[in-house]
Amino acid sequence: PQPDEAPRTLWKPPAAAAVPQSDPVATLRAAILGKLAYGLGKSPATARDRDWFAATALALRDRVVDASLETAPFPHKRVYYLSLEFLIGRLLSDVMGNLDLVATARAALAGLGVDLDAVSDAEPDAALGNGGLGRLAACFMESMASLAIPAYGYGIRYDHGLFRQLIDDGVQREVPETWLAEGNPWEFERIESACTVGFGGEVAMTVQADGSLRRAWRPAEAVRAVPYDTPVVGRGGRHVNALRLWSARACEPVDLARFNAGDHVGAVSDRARAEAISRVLYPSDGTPAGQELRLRQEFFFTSASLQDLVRRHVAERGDLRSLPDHAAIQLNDTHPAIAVPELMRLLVDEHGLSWEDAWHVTTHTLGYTNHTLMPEALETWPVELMERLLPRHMQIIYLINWMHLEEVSRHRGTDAGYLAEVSLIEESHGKRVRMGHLAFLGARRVNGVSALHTELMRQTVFAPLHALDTDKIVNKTNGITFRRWLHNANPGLTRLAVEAVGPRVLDDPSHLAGLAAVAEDAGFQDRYAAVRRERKEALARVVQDRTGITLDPEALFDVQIKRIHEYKRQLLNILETVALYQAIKAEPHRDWPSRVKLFAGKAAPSYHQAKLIIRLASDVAKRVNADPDVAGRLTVAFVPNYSVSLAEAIIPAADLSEQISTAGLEASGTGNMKLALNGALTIGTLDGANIEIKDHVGADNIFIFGLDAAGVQRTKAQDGYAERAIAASPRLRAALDVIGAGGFSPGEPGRFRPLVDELTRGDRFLLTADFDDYWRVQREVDAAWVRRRSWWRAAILNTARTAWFSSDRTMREYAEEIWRVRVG
Ligand code: B1N
Repeated sequence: PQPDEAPRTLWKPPAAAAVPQSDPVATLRAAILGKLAYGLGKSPATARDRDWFAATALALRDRVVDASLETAPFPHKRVYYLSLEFLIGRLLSDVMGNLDLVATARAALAGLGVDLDAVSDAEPDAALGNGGLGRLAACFMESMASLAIPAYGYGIRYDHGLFRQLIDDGVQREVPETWLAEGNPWEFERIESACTVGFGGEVAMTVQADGSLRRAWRPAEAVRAVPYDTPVVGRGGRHVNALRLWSARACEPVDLARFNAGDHVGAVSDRARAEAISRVLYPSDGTPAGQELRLRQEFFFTSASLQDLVRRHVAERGDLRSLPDHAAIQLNDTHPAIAVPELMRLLVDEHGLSWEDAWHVTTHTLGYTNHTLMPEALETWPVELMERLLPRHMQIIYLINWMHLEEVSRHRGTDAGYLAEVSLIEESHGKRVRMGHLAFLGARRVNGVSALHTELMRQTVFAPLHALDTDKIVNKTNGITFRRWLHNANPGLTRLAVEAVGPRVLDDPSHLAGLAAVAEDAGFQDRYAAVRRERKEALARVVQDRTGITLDPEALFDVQIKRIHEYKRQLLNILETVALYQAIKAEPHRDWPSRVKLFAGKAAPSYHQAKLIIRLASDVAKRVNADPDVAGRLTVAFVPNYSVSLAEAIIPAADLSEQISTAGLEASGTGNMKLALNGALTIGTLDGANIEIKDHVGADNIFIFGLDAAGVQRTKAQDGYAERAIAASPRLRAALDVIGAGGFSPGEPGRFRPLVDELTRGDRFLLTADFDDYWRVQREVDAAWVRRRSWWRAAILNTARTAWFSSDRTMREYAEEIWRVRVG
């Protein structure tokens, strides 16, 4: 039969009455078969893995809905997490795990001759985010559900998430990702909760009976926002929240007058313009997209979300002045910072609150999380664009700024330099609105994402505003959900932990600490090593499949997996790889331990240097892997299309975790936490959460090198630092020379000149300054890897001592200190 044919055989799904209720496997199997037949119109004979996935997901979604009916319908206070990105990945194992149905589902499918792993692999990743910021939002959603914190996540339902990365001869090519092509079994469309978002137009003024002026925005354009809810079930199925993603729809599907006049394309052009808003995720990461469409996306989902929660509050409580008692709205970076004037507009213009009451409500409901201090990544929007797209909001921003500057001058005097620093409007190169400042003023609490990053917020970008209210900035070090990143991604290690410290570790990761007691136990070490070995073999199959490169599971797996960005310094890792290659060739008889260098990550499509770094990694891999002189000692691979699901395969197989950003530039990092939890030892700088990882695992169980944040500042203050560092390091010079001379690109000798030039001329990210120390510590890694017993001890201690990095801990801290909402 053709795969798309409806069932023609006499097959019928089992009648519910025929299934013994006491048999959970038979019950789930019957539910899956029922969904296959009546939800998808297929029979087992015609079902592909993708159909089995959809049928299984639909059957499990029913269980989630059952659980959600038991979730309190009317909580005292809710959290609203506004994020332009949710990097979810697959949901099946999450849902199965949290409903304690993994074994049941495996057996239910096995009885039908279907393999659960193949079914899981048929689920496309929901990649509605770029990297750490979006993945953090997904971890937070899972943790809030597991802690029974009543919450909504609000974002955009992009038709196309992050692009799929193809590597053609080392060159990154982007193709659209089509995660919705075969439907999405997890979501519910909620057309009845749609709302309208305006753009452009003008502000009308009317004189009220009492002589006061009333302003009303009359948008020129209106777009429908249609919500889709994905239920998010917490551990044990005890609580369910919703992730509500907005899809943009035109108010009028077609302009009939134009259509009838023969203009068939023009008749749908307004529709195309409206629906473009939720068409694709911007692939920029840490660099703002300056386009008008980006601002439209930001306002679209922020306005729809605020309208939605205001409507809910009015229905439940009546008076909007009590909003701060019942809602906490968290802004994930400045992407939803337009919430400040939009909430003011809804409260004042639409609901008639006084400015003072509205400002009180706003500043007691909003929180703002900052994720980067890099100047090029701080969002500012041209005033001219804001006036055209959001004229009423620009008025409100001016009014907020006027009152703010008045108050500042009353308390601090009228020093023009200081006032310019704290103003919402930057005037240095054309007038622009500083979205970070706007979010800061509108929020009750502002937080950074690691101890160092928060301290740098106070000392640098936000120092002038911090001086006005020294209690406002607080730290909330990031975390990761252990359900996904340990229990589901690494069931072997989880089983070991349960055997060693008991099943309570599944609910409370602090029990991982008990593993320290067996860290030196040779039997436990052997089992820990066997789990790693098995994951390395599985990863080797994936890499073989995707790249044709053969990995030796005996080798040390050294991984750097994250977005490609100059500040993350993949190039430093490649330079060390080249230097190591040269050293092995120069001293072939030394007993170099066998090492695999794995790279994976996407570059923003317009980020030329980042793409060149990918090309260099690929070209180095090609030459090194073909050289018999280093065979069995060094293997290099760039694995294409890094994603959440690829991360789930790589992390449990990693021995060494590269976290080597220029100190002061990586706000936190979260891959660092996932790798340490799974027992990879970190080689890293004193940056972001690496510092806190070191504090937890102990200085003996991590490899720290390089300048710290203060050292970076001091070095940058001296000119010529790159030249001096290169002159002082023959090894670095040799590596740069061979790359610059085309040693890895013989067909195009000048290919990597731009990378070498950047290092010799400016070296903004201080690779040259850190190179020698990095080399030195890498050789310490070699030596440590050879002493395998103490290596496993350190690895086990990493797992034992990283429980604090659970996003449950992070969410408890937000709940207590920012949201003031009850947990559980
Ligand atoms: O946010 C993560 C941190 O762990 C990382 O260190 C940090 O780099 C990351 C504009 C960003 N900061 N800024 C962004 C993403 C998309 C975009 O359009 C900026 N991402 C981070 C979680 O805290």
